[in-house]
Amino acid sequence: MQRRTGVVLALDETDPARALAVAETVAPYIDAVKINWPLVLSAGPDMIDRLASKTHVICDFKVADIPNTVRLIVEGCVSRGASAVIVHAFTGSDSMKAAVDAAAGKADIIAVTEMSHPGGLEFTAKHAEDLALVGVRNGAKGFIAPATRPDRIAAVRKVIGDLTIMSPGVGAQGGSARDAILAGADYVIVGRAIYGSDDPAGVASAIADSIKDLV
Ligand code: NUP
Repeated sequence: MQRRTGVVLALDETDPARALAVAETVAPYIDAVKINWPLVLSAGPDMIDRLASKTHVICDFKVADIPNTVRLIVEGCVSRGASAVIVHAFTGSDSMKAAVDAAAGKADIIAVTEMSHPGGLEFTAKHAEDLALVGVRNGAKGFIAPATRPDRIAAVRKVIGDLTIMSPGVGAQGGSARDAILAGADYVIVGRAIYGSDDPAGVASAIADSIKDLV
């Protein structure tokens, strides 16, 4: 995946036709589409293949399981054309390694560190640096860190060196794209602010514009 705008669309729109229309209209302003359970459950897993025929797709299934199950899920994503899969790190090194091995160089594994919502402070925040290390030591190429707490993006950056950080929490959760990138994120992940708007292309374009001198 090559960074062009630094914006990833979180496509949690559950109307499949509208999801495809939004993905198409914002295409000039984004580098990838992130798909999560809401759209897969409403449209079926073929939606991954459909989107992957047009853009990079990140499967945000926050995989958290034993190594064998992790392997099966990651293989399923890769076979449908995913460019990356998001997995939890709290399951430990063997599960993280299983994800990286299953992706077999065909897709990147992205490890969750501190989550962006308020509940992320209860457990993930206290362990974010250790969770990042699980990813670094086992071959993850990307890390999720919260745009809602830019100082925590900077903390994760210290652990992972020049690997990639993607930051959700921009817009609906209160974070700013510019602050996230300034704190060390490579990409911002934006969902409702774009797909929930009457003018998804206008919003995506404005967000891309707000960080274009930084990416
Ligand atoms: O810590 C995280 N926070 C978060 O919001 C990790 C995530 N993967 N996400 C996802 O990013 C979340 O599931 C949703 O798909 C997207 C943010 O959407 P929005 O708040 O911009 O609508």
